[in-house]
Amino acid sequence: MSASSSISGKSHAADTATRDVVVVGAGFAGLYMLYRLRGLGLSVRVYEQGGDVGGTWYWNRYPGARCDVESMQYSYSFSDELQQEWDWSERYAPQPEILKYVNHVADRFKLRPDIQFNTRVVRASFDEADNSWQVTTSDGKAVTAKYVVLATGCLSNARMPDIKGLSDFKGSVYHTGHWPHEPVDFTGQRVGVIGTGSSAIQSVPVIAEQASHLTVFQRTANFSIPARNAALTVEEREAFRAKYPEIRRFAREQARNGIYTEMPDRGALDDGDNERRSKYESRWSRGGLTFMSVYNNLALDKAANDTAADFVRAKIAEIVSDPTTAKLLQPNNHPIGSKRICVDTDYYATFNRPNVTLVDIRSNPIEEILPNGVRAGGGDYEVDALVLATGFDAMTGSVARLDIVGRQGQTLNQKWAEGPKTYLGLMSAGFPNLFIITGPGSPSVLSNMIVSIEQHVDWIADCIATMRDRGLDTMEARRDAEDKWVAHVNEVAHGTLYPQANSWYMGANIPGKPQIFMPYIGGVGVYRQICNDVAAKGYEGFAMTAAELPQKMAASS
Ligand code: N01
Repeated sequence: MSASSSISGKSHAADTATRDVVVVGAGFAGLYMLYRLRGLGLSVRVYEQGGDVGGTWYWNRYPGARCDVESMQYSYSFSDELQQEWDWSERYAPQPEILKYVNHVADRFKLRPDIQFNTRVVRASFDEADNSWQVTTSDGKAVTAKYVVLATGCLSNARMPDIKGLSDFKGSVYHTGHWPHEPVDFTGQRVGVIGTGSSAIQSVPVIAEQASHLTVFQRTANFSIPARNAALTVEEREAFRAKYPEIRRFAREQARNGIYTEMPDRGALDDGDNERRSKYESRWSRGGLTFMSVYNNLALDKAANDTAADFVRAKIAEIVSDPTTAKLLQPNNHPIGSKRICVDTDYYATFNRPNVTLVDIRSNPIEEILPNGVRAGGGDYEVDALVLATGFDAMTGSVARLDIVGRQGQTLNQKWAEGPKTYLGLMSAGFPNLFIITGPGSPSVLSNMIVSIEQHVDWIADCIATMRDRGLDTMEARRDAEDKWVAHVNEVAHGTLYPQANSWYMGANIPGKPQIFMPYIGGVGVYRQICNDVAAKGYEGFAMTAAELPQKMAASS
């Protein structure tokens, strides 16, 4: 990297407190952002609060943790050598393997020297006189940067539930999103799991095999589709690799959710009962998230959605032997897919084990945690260990932890008090040169995250390069463009069934959080085109200012 191509025009010794760009977070997004910015010859500092790379995969080490997007697709596409050389072992990679992959990427592209681990960004404040960001970190140091990129992740702020007595519990307490690095062995223990989202659905079958008894406390039953996980054969990997150009193109440009699969051309009610059942059966046997793309209107039409929900409810009744338990496990208060659909290995069948009990805490809410158990609905359930699978302050939580101060002293938290406001999920008006990767208002969590991360990183890197080439100093979302985009995100969401669920997409899992559908549901292909068009029209909807001191601008590299 040559210092001469930097934006500040200053050379950057290792200990300098000035960088062109500060990136917050060294997960999939932060690493690729660093790679791209370094490729532009910019000086970059990445701060990561964890002790190593990986982001969500660094923290989420709970038993059974694995990705619900197939590993051949949940991987970077920016380097063909990388995707050709890395051998995924299973259809759905387990967390340790994903972490190994992220570490491999960090080493292969020599990214570590620009990352400072065990360091949190505490505050970022925009200096209007200098058009730069002053960033303060948890080690008490400060750094000045022209740009800040938040690569803080959508699901990285584990949420501890506020349950009476929790701090007095005498046994061990674990949160799935903040799992210890040392192995946890539940052998011979009575374990309680609170929550039945994706994390619980993955961990419950594994914990049940170890624990002497497992009690699952369920407030809301969830729809889950079998993963049908299996080892990947050499032939399967090779077939996939041979088709990578088409698979990646399709995932980026055509798929709604960034996953390569058949596009549905019919609605669920266009088929008769037998035909429809046979299609659902075939997707159930195939396993995985593509169950929801068998028809094109499952997210739009309640009657269509009911046919898929009824199919899964019938499967649950078939799998679970005890009718009362089966009934409790059948979701009935939200359309299928309106909460993130889960992908499991033997979740429902686990409730046939003699050492597993399901407790309905919707009818019998948890009253308190006792020193040796859980009191719910007047009954006491003794446990030695508690697993909180209670989720995240999603999408905005990790941004809200930073004290971000924009123009005229306004904080991002103040601006987002009634819900996040962004233009394209990339920038927020009043916060110049501050980019968010997969921010609220972009497809993000409704998509294969890696596809959305790569799209945002490329867009941001291209934008910063363009600004440098044109001698521009600041870029900022315009309020009218932002208002229009927020209205559009809302309008599209409300044309679907998604807002009918009390989901973390809506912020409904956090008491007091404004309930607004946060991700953009228009589809990754459509969204990419919008972003490309905006850039092609000279970054339409963004205000850009020229540098007052043109000599500060370096020549393009
Ligand atoms: O969290 P969740 P998660 N008392 O919010 C319950 C991704 N992910 O960690 O629904 C009692 O979905 C809560 O009940 P309710 C994926 O996108 C991906 O499981 O609010 N219960 C719910 O049952 C996923 O969607 C993978 O009524 C309480 C559960 O806890 C997202 O992360 C794997 C409670 C929380 O479910 C979040 O999943 C895992 C309380 N006070 C996760 N508070 C992959 O495969 C909450 N609950 C990539």
